[in-house]
Amino acid sequence: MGNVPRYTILAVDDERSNLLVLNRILSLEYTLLTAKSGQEALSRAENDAPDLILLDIIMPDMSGFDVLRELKAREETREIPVIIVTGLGGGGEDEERGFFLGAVDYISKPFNNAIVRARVKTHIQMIHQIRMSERLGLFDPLTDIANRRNFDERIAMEWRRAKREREPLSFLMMDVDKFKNYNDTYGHPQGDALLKTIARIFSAAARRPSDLAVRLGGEEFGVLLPKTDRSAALNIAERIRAEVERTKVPTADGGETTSATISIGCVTMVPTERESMQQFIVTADERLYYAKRSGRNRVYAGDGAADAAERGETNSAADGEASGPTTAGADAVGADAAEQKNGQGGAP
Ligand code: GH3
Ligand code: MG
Ligand code: MG
Repeated sequence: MGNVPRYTILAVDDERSNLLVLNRILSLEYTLLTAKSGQEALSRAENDAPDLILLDIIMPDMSGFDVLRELKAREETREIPVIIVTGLGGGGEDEERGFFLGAVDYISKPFNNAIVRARVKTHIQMIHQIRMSERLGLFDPLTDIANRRNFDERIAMEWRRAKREREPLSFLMMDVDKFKNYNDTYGHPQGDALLKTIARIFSAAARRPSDLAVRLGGEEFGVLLPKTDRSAALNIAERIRAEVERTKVPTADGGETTSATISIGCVTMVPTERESMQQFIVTADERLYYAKRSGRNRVYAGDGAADAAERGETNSAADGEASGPTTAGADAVGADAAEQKNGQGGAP
């Protein structure tokens, strides 16, 4: 991560010669995209998500000011910093108007190579700093996956979205089994190595862009799975469980330890007004501890018969049906625990 990533700049100018000059000045250090009209600029800004925009003011179809106003009005492009490019003879008014509309800086034409390079560099560095500090606040430094705060934001968003779109949302919560023993046997640094290995397995299991693997704290991890129904979530949980069990953890001296095992609680809901996000998380947590009490190294997802919402179904025809095994979901902790065979979740 030490490397500074290659940033992308969108240069907007109706004159090809100006774009060529900017290309010559900037393309060594940055990826340069170009647009020759206001409309093209707006669509490129939205589709290609540049990190910085250099925007000419005087253009035939839409003025740079109109483009700037439009960029700031759209959620997808609002945050992209814009440097306006002003021609001769503006008397400072263009710059002033640009700042008023939300530009971060200006460059004047004809271009002075050193000034263009310096201004762009300043803003790219600022963007880089902001990204890094955002990253520090949202990612766990040990494992480099999302942290709790990141997860809290995402689950709130995905919960609302699932409710709106009537799609199932699944969540797997897991805890390392007997981690104290592992730490005691191999030492705390090796315990950290195990956590990193587990985080990697979780990240790999979170395959879709909207999936989120998170370190919830200590030795607890989770995976949030939007648009994923109960049986798909169970499959993923079981795959993770098996993968952790199978994976050896490298040691500092070039050897390896057998990995620990994990227990997973699994919950799926199509949220409606009746369900609360709090209850969703608590259910995953309760099922995790149910899996622990039933012998560890297993997945528990309730029996899935209690509520259609829990099966990730959008109709609630089965609501209230009491058929099926006596093992209820979240709150029945007891004798039937043994029924949850190793690695099996859900209804027999
Ligand atoms: P159980 O199967 O019931 O979960 O047993 P356990 O020993 O894993 O449970 P417990 O919660 O009692 O112990 C958790 C241990 O995890 C205690 C703590 O020292 C260790 N731990 C928490 N965070 C870290 C960490 O960042 N690094 C390391 N190496 N150990 C950690
Ligand atoms: Mg534990
Ligand atoms: Mg614990």
